[in-house]
Amino acid sequence: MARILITSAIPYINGIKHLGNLVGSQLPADLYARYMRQRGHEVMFICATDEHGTPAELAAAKAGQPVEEFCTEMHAVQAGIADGFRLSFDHFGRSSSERNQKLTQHFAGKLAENGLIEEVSEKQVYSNADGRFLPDRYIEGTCPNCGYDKARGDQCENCTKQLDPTDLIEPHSAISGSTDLEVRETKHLYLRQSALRDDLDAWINSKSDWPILTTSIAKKWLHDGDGLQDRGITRDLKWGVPVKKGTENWPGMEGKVFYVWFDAPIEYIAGTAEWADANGKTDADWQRWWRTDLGADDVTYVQFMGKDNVPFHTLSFPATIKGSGEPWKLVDYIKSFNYLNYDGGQFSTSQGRGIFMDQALEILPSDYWRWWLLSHAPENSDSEFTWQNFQSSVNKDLADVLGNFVSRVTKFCRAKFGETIPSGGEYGAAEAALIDELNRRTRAYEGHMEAMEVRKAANELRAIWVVGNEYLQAAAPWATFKTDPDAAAAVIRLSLNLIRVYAVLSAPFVPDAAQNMLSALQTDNQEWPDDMEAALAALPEGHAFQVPDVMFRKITDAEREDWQSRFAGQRS
Ligand code: B3M
Ligand code: ZN
Repeated sequence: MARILITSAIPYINGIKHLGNLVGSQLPADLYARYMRQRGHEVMFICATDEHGTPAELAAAKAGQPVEEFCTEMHAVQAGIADGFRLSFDHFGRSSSERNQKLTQHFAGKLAENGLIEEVSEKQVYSNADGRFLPDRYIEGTCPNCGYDKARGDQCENCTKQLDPTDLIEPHSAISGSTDLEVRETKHLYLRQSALRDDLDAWINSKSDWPILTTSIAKKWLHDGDGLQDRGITRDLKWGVPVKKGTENWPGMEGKVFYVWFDAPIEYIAGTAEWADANGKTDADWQRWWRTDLGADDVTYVQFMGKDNVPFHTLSFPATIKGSGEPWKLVDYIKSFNYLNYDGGQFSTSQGRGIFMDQALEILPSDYWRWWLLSHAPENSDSEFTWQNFQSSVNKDLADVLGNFVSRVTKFCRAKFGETIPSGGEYGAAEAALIDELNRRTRAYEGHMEAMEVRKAANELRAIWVVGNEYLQAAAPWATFKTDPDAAAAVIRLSLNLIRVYAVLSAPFVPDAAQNMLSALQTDNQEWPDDMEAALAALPEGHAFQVPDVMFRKITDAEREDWQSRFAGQRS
């Protein structure tokens, strides 16, 4: 049994996430967490809301609420939706927690002690119209690297370059649109990432098994241009973690807070401490996941995120961890994703374009979305959601293949043998061939799940469903029943057992359907089919079951057209 720490990038608090966000971090992380738990490993799966910084302030101002109140409400909303999608976090924390505040200040103190923080008097953009400094997202302009005209003060979403607000060409205020900006002097802390360059370079180079998407982005910012630059880690904002050196005040930094990207990844650690607090555990209980001197040396730590978050996780956060000089756990594997596009364009939170998590659950249960999103995860390139593709995948894979198998087998059995597993007959060559193929495909499925190859795993699972249907079709128990009811009984006995195997194998992708299958079979036996022959004999002759309700309904053309036009415009 291994110990696996899993974190998903923590979503900003500023609004409900769209399906592109979901498939880029939380959902594949959940798939992996569920699989690893099923295989008997000890899993700690942490996510949280990212509550600081300008996105939160701007969204609260728009909602006309104090920012603390806005964050508390939105955290509950996001937690509810995560539940709706069956995201199985061990804890869904908050980056504004006391735990994160203390840990963030602790890390800053250690970095300062180790000479890795520099106090810089710098020039910052001040907006006369707004009467305030304009950090990060309060300021927009053209990216000096790629020319994208909606780059933000902290990062260009188009080319992923990390920016400082003063880098932008033709800058304007994101609050008022005003271009009446001037540059004023203010003091800030810089993290001397450049001092850790060689260390980070060697570390990234040692990760030859990481996805190319992850290492190529890291190497780009390590080696391009002037290489890894020092980063400002404080801001002139009210909302955030107050700047302190451990527990001490930091002279000259009064009234300032840490930059949101400095405290956000620290919340992975703090979130685990919040888990301990919420479950009556001790500090030792969370530290054994994070401190290599306190038991975390045998933990495997995997992070999931969209590609725009990669620079912060391959460079900035490791710089914080390494620079602290303390034995904190570093990430072992970073699984990153490209973008999911929406119906010929991009998903966009700011423009309300695409399908948002709450809306998705209003029209269909979560398994339908989980299946489509995971089986089309943007792993090797960007992928695209279209309603046509969604309709045909759901109708074919879920309704015609998996759902149909369950319904045909259970209904036929009820009609001919009653609602118990029938006895009689023996397995022959067709069953041996089926068991062989299922064994082979299950081993392949395990390999893809362990390697976090999400699409390949989905393809293999689909193939496993198809194999059962083909067997049933060829064995045709409805025909053999007339002449040889015992032979038909053997086919149905195997097929009913195969439904249990499907429930177990499919649970990471479609957890609700898996539960329905097990309930229909009136069993809690979730044993993994290490040996397919034994697994297909798990439910004995005479074991009672029930025909389940329709597992997956088909999406009609009328629904597809309706949804397509309903989600074409702006979210209201
Ligand atoms: N909140 C960005 C995002 O939601 C950011 C991730 C933080 S991970 C520590 O895409
Ligand atoms: Zn750019």
